[in-house]
Amino acid sequence: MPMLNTATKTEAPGTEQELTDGFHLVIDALKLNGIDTVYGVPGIPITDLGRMAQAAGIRVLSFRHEQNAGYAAAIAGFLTKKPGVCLTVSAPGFLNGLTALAHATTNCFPMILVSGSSEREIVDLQQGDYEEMDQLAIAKPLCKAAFRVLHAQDIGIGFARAIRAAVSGRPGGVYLDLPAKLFSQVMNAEAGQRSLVKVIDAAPAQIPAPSAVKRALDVLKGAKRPLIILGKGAAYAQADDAIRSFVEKSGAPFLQMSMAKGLLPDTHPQSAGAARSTVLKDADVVMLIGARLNWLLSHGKGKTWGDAPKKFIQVDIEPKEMDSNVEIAAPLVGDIGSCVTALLEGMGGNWPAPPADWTTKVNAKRDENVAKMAPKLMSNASPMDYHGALGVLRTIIKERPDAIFVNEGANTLDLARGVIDMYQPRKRLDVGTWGVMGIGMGYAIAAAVETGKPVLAVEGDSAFGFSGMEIETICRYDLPVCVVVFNNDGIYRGTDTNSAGADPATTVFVKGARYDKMIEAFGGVGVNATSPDELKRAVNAAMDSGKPTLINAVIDPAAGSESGRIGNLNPQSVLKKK
Ligand code: ADP
Ligand code: TZD
Ligand code: MG
Repeated sequence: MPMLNTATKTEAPGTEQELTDGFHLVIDALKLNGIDTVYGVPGIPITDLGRMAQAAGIRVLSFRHEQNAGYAAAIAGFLTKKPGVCLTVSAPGFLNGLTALAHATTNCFPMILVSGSSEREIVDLQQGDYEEMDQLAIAKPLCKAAFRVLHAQDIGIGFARAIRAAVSGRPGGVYLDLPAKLFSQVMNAEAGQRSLVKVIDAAPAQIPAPSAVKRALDVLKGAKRPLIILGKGAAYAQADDAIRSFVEKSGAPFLQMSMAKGLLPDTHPQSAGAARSTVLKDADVVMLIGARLNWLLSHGKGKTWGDAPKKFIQVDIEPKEMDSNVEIAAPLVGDIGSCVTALLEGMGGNWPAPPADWTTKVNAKRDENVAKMAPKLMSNASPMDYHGALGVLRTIIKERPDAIFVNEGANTLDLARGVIDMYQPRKRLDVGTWGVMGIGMGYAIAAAVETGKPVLAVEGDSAFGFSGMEIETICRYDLPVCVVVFNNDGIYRGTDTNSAGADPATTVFVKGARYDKMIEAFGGVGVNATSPDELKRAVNAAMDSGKPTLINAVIDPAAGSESGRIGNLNPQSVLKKK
């Protein structure tokens, strides 16, 4: 029985049998399904589970807050196509993990939140158990599926269901509720072994209908001004070569959504990244591959999209996504790998290039915008402005294209997205569909753990604060993470004042704060960088050494703008300016 990591024997003479228990069955179920890493925070009733999992060879990353462990699990799912697992204690730990579970679901990342829970009998009678909460009911509306396992013999099935639900179809978050009593339930070891389920073909290929493939190609062929938009679903699909061949064969300009950047190099001749407004306005056929027409694409209508009538082709695994915001002329439902392969086949040997006046116009606009930005990136001002600081980071990523770039903030996010070109798939990890602050350190940790690559995390000073305590975790596990805090003394800017009292304005922080000192408390390297040259030197040293490093990059407090690029989403009081 090689799977059993330990087995006990009963004492009664004559009735000796190998036993296993809930703890071991959970660990065996994870291992059987190739889940070798767990992110979490220990405590009742899962402390021993973490210890035993570690002893059984699973990597257990112990965090300072469940939300960060949850974000780590979520991005591990995105990077690996296996569900990332987050392990928490009951009620408060569970709730702390729940934000990340909802985030995973919203972003279509496969993740399983495994939480210990209190005794069912007491919870259901609301008798006030230790950390009492009906966790299953609370999790249900916030994830793709939620299950509870009450009996040791169902642990195998419970994990199988959770894994399959997380990764099949549109990926998402799954909650698995494990009441405390489950862990010490014993059962016959052989029966326990037989109860485990190895999930076969967890995310089955979903082959598109040939008629839908033909329809999509017909629409694309009829385009005078085609545009392809690649989203993070395309990055997730790991069909990188097929996607690149398809885009190149089509000859169409392409845009890559934030986390799809690098699927094709941002410097690719067909990239229209720097001509975004032009292509969205003027395209007549828009093909979405693993990207939703949500707020990030202005819902496919309105000013951003101009007046020219448009036809949409959408490639997505989720049929319900079609027509969610505008009519989709050619829905292509299936997994992206299968769809793009079928499209390539259907295109045959000589696919017509898009009209040259279109591609010439797009390229001219792009080159003009790139040229306009270039001098700003050379700014050597001190304190730095965003472009001066990002200019050096852009070169560093160009020189180290396999590093993983984590990014959050407002100006720090929006400007970095525009300035820093990505060259490889799944290297840019950021705030995702919700624009959530707090993913930074969890993402950085999981990225380092799952890929073994160096990580550069560029964080607004506010954004960093949401997960900053995890720099202890980074130091503890000695991970090759370099955090750069863009310190402009606050949220958007550090210049707001309170007109009515002594309290500081709501968007400003302690002036001249030294975030670099924080990491020194845990044995990491702290650097204060006041110029682009200093920043460049410090980041290169960190990336070369692989030592946990935090660089406090001093940014001009007046440099940013309200909400970065999305200030237009702020409601305005009609009374405000009176
Ligand atoms: P972005 O924010 O980059 O625009 P979204 O998260 O809005 O991307 O969209 C991702 C889309 O990709 C979702 O609609 C999801 O259903 C889809 N998707 C995820 N994985 C796959 C896959 N393997 N095959 C097809 N579609 C996928
Ligand atoms: N809380 C959460 C969880 N997510 C959010 N997006 C916000 C609050 C609101 N918010 C933003 O949308 S950006 C941001 C907040 C608080 C911080 C911006 O400040 P920063 O970046 O220092 O990170 P810049 O460079 O100063 O703009
Ligand atoms: Mg800031």
